[in-house]
Amino acid sequence: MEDGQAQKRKSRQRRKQCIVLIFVAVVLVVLAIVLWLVLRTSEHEEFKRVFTSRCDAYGGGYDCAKTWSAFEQAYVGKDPCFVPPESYQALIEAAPIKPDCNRMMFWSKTKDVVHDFTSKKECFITMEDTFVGSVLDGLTWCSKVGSKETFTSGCPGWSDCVNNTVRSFWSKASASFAQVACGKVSVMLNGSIATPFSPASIFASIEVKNFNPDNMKSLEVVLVTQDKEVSNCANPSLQDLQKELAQGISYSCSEVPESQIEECASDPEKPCGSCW
Ligand code: N1C
Repeated sequence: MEDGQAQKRKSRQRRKQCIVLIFVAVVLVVLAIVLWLVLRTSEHEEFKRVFTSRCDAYGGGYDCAKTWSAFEQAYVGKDPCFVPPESYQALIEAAPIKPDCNRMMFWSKTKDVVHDFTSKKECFITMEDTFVGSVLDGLTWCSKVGSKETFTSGCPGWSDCVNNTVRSFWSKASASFAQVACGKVSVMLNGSIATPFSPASIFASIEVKNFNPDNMKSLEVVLVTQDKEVSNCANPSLQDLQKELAQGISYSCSEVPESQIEECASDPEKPCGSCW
């Protein structure tokens, strides 16, 4: 009899201990969640930090708080597929693109070659060397209707919609970069693809259309061939490019192997402009 009662008492005690343990565990989990919610930096804050630190690093006296607020009003709280290029007007007004005559370099499907070259030889400036270009290069951002957040992944891309947050930025910034292009202007196109001047590219659909013959003297195409030459200067798409250029802008084209550009970039003796 007594044994039975002692066993009952023990099992009641064990049940109590169990309940206390579960209670403690639940309290700990809730505490951890509350702490995580309080201490985590939102993606928006993290993106703002990257923007601001790149802004500070660029120098040039830009007002980073002012440019950030001009930037975020373009897309925060909006459908990421319905952010037209004009949304970035305020940003471009806050940080206008400054021309650098005879040194401006455009590109299409040659991003790595161009930036490898420009990083080694300070002969040309690309869109990514301008203030807005350098702050936003390589980043992804978007928001959604009614949200104050910035997301840096899962944003719609090129194939999802034309007026996506990121593409519209490059469209607007590239149009401004092209509008101020002056003197002798260069473009690196890809000779290892069938259509080096592709109508869908930002270079063809936006930049060439914004060139101003009052400021620009010439356009020099550097057709870079990687392992295989697929297109040369006689390529039909390049004839379209020539036709698109406004009267008063002269045109030239050189076929240049990528290896020649790489060697020249690493040769400190070679002056600017002698790589092709
Ligand atoms: O569509 P593209 O090339 O012809 O665009 C390149 C053209 C350059 O001359 C630049 O001035 O447009 C400007 N530009 C950028 O500077 C830029 N930086 C990063 C356009 N796009 C830019 N990006 C990203 O590269 C952008 O997010 C998009 O995905 C590509 C476009 O590259 P592309 O098709 O080779």
